[in-house]
Amino acid sequence: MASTKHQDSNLAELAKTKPPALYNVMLLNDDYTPMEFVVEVIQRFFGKSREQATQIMLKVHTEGMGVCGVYPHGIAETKTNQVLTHAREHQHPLQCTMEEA
Ligand code: TYC
Repeated sequence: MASTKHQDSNLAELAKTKPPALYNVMLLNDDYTPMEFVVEVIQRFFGKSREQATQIMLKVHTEGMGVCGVYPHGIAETKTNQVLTHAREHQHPLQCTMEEA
């Protein structure tokens, strides 16, 4: 059966729809934030197990930076802000940032 103009234009719109860009949310190393605090942050805000969180924390500690999760822009922004607020509330200098994956 031939398609209508309406159906064709819906298909054209669908083909143009790109998936949302994804962003890495990363922690940065510093000399002062306790390792235990960082592990708890990764578990609480990024839903990682204790074991996964410890691995990520150690990667940040040794390499300077590490990815905690990958999300669409709005979610990445929320998580970044939640981590920064939580760190400030506990007077730790922990830094969190996001970049397009
Ligand atoms: N380098 C910190 C220490 O030795 C631990 C640490 C790990 C801090 C990861 C920040 O994102 C970080 N206590």
